Amino acid sequence: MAIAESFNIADSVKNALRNALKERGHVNILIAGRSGVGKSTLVNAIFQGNLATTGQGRPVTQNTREIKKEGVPLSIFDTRGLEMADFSKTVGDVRSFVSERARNTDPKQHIHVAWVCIAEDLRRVEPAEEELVKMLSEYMPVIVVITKARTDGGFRAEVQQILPNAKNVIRVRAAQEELDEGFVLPPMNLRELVDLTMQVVPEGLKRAFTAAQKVDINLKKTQSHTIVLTAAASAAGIAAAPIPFSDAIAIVPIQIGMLAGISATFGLSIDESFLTTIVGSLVAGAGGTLAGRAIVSSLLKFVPGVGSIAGGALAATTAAALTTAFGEAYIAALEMLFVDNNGEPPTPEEVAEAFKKKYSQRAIAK
Ligand SMILES: Nc1nc2c(ncn2[C@@H]2O[C@H](COP(=O)(O)OP(=O)(O)O)[C@@H](O)[C@H]2O)c(=O)[nH]1
Ligand SMILES: [Mg+2]
Repeated sequence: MAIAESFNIADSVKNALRNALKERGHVNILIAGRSGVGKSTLVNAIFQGNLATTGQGRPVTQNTREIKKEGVPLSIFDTRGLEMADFSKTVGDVRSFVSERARNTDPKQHIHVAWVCIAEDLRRVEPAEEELVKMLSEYMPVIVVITKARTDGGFRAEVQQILPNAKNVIRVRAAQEELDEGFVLPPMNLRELVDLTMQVVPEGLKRAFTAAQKVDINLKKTQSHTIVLTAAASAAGIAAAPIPFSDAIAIVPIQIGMLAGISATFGLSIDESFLTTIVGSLVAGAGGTLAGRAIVSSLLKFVPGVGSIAGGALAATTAAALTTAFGEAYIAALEMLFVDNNGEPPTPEEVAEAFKKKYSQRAIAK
């Protein structure tokens, strides 16, 4: 098998992006509750990009708006009007919308999970909320969120009893609360809400939900490790019979695909120029077309015992080891940046710089 000496990065990047975005998908979450219970505050505390502040969204029914943002693989369906006297009309309105979505043969159109918000301070479940939870649970898993949590006093148990169709009832404080005499109640249970929701999000959309949320960086890491394992196995497969270093370019698309997958899982708003910047940061003389040898030789710097690509062959174990080292360096860089940035995505330049640093630390450490 003859493999070209030069390798078109732009094509490989395009393919990798298309696949990564397809595999990630887009998740739809309906959030309902009386006006003022803290829906917008909750959305902004949990998801990237200040979603609930950035715009009014697009009306999809009289009481429901779809809020989404470029680069965040999530739609929030913000439902209001539960406090109105004719709430049954609101519930009926929402039912026609979700049932129509549920009938769509494209599962991307379905509403995948609902959060129904009830404020703790009122200590009361309204008939509107009962009717809504009952209706929604015919179509999707419903998590009841008790907002502005301060003192439970048995309210959660009561809610569970009144709303038996809810998958779960969780007490959450989305905003820090400042009491008299300098007492501060910090945000509470945001990560727990994310983890509960993760359990009920359809399998194929867990990556989208992971990417969109910003409070559990570990979820992003865990799923990225899986991507690295798969990529390492593919690289090993290509080098199952050792290939000459001059042909080792064959594993580069796997590395690029892996970077795209990890980027998508962390929730970087990736595009071609972003990925090209990242790949280019690792190899001298970045451009549209790079010498395959340069990329492979850069990658090989990771691998103990392999100093140069002059002569020799790439064995399966080496291919797997360098893929793993490369992927793990990228994950470490992204973890650091996302933690520093309170879960919001860093810029391409920041990513490129941190990746390079983590990468050279590994190369030196070996
Ligand atoms: N103390 C406290 N206030 C909150 C919390 N969440 C929201 N709020 C406040 O409640 C008010 C209404 O919140 P908002 O998110 O606009 O409610 P929405 O109408 O349901 O979207 C705002 O003043 C928020 O700052 C919370 O967890 N604790
Ligand atoms: Mg609001």
